[in-house]
Amino acid sequence: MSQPKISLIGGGQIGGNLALIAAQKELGDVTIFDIPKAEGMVKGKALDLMQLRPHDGYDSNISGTSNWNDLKNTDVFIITAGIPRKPGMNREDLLEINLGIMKDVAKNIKEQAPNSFVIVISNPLDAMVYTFYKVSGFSKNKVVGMAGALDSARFRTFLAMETGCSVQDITCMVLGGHGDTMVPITRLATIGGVPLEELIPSDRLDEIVERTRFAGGEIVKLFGNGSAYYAPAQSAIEMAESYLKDKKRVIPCASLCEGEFGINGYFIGVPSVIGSGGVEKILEFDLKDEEKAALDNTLEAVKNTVKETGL
Ligand code: A3D
Repeated sequence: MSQPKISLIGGGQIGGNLALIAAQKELGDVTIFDIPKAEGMVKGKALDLMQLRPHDGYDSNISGTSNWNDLKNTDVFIITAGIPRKPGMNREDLLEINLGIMKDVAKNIKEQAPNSFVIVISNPLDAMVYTFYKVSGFSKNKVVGMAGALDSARFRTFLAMETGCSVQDITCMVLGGHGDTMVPITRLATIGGVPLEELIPSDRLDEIVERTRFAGGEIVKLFGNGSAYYAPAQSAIEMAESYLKDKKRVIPCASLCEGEFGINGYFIGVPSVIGSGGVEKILEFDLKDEEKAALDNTLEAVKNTVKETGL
């Protein structure tokens, strides 16, 4: 039986880690694609990962290429093509360069694998996933952005660090755009089923929410020359795995809203069910007034960036 085909567009920091995790989980055969200038780099990474197989015992094949024809019949694409942030930059500063790249990638993916499932990671995320959707003409359930999975993981991490409890037992979700206006829904966060708001004083919780909003920037500042890659890679793999194995995981993702939460025509972080049909459903629930106001605020930020795409 042939293995699912996973193609990674962009073989940089996140791309390399995506390849490693996808192979270790034996999700399928992995091809890392990058521009011709970086072909040696992705071929080298692929070979290095192949040589890790005897230690880890996985049988997935990993290859590198800069030829779009090698990506025919791909089942899942994960796109990280573009440039990451440097200190002092916000995600929107990447738009000019990454927009041109995303348009080109969308055209090529449409040509090579029009029935694939596509996960976008490149920033500014909400505008890049919108760009892919518009240019490719893919159906809305086959295009999704990875952001909420990471933002929620960051929130869970900080809550685990605060309480000393296992991160496995912390559930929460972060909605909205992937920027400083994102909306952690503290009301629904629990630790082992116990409401978080009963365990952490509200002023301390506010500080943790604030740290979550700027968690990406905290790492950019520490690195000095790029942005996070381990956790972003794992977050996207969780989404790809749910699609390939029809797990129907509920993951906050940038999905196209058509009326959900009062939002129309924009990709924004909402709880999404991912199965073999792609984004099969968005789980809608009643928001409190202040949560709705926060979501409206984040939507404005998303709209402003999307407007700049000119699409
Ligand atoms: P980096 O290590 O620079 O890798 C990007 C790769 O894209 C490089 O190898 C480039 O050569 C390649 N590339 C450029 N143009 C093309 C093209 N036309 N086709 C194919 N490949 C191309 O960056 P990274 O992996 O650290 O980050 C990648 C992107 O993810 C950036 O835009 C980041 O801002 C973004 N990012 C998003 C999140 C989210 O949570 C949404 C988190 C972290 C990073």
